[in-house]
Amino acid sequence: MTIRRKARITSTAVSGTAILALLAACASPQGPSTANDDVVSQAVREAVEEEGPIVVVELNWTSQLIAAELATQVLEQMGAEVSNQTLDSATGWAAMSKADNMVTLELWPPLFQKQIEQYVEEEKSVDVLDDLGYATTEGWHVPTYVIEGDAERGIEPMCPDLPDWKALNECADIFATASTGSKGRYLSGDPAWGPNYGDQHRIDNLGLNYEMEFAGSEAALVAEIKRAFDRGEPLLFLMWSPHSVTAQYDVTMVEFPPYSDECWGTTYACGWDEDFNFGYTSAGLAESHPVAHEMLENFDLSLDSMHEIIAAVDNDGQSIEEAVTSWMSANESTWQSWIPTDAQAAQ
Ligand code: TMO
Repeated sequence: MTIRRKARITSTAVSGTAILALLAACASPQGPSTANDDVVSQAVREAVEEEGPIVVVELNWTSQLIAAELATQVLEQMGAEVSNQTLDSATGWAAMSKADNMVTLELWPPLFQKQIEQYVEEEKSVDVLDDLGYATTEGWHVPTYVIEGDAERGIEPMCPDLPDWKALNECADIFATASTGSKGRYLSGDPAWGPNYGDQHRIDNLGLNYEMEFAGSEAALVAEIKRAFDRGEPLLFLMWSPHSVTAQYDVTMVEFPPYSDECWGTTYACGWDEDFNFGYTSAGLAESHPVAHEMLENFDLSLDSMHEIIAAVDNDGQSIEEAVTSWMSANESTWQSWIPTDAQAAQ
């Protein structure tokens, strides 16, 4: 577990004196202007300071990292002392359950049924926050030209009976690679996510003549998708929304039998649930950090805003921190509305 929060001067540290405030402003030249007393009341600032350090968990995909950075920066605007820990989702759940000051945003309920059962329902050591605003979708995808062709590029339809999953076997050969032989290849992303999706069960229980491979990471997966699009080649891959691929490329999701609670977690002979996504916190956070917790409950980002920040990262090469900072400068009323106006009301 690494703590890799960059050192940052928060407005709390300097709330008293003008000289220190000036120094702080110089030390973070590209940060958004420090929220003034109209946005963060003195009472909220003092309460948050008293609540003590808070840990925001960072996982390994872009939209999650953006949500984590946005929560971090808003909490810092409120005067909170925030650190970030890079964990994977499995250790993230365990760490939250043991602490009283941790939060992880964008945990997708269908992917973490077991952890939700253990920590939220049985141990009650982790609590759920309100949804984060932007809905999520996920599943197996193909470039739409695989189904429809693309006359402009001279691409013929390769598997016209998709997106119905029943067409997958008749098209196994077009998705085959040297390493999968006569079987089609389904390309997933980070091997650490694998167990959450049940893909091997899905392949077995739907009788799919496919082999799963992992690109290794989100970045490696995206590189393979871009290469396929550049060449007009077929590819069957994991993808989700919010993501720059689903926002900017013409992709189509394979239609599996619809999700049900019975299927997911057992046979997986179905597609992903379409669901909102939630944040989770150490169960003690609401009591130990009521004001910070209230902001996290109020966190409400639109899918368009998330995609705008993702585009700044993926297309314009901004760091996640820069992209979040500039979105915050341009959308002050949105994130400022999440900050409680009254420290008492949050308790
Ligand atoms: C964790 N992910 C959203 C990629 O499935």
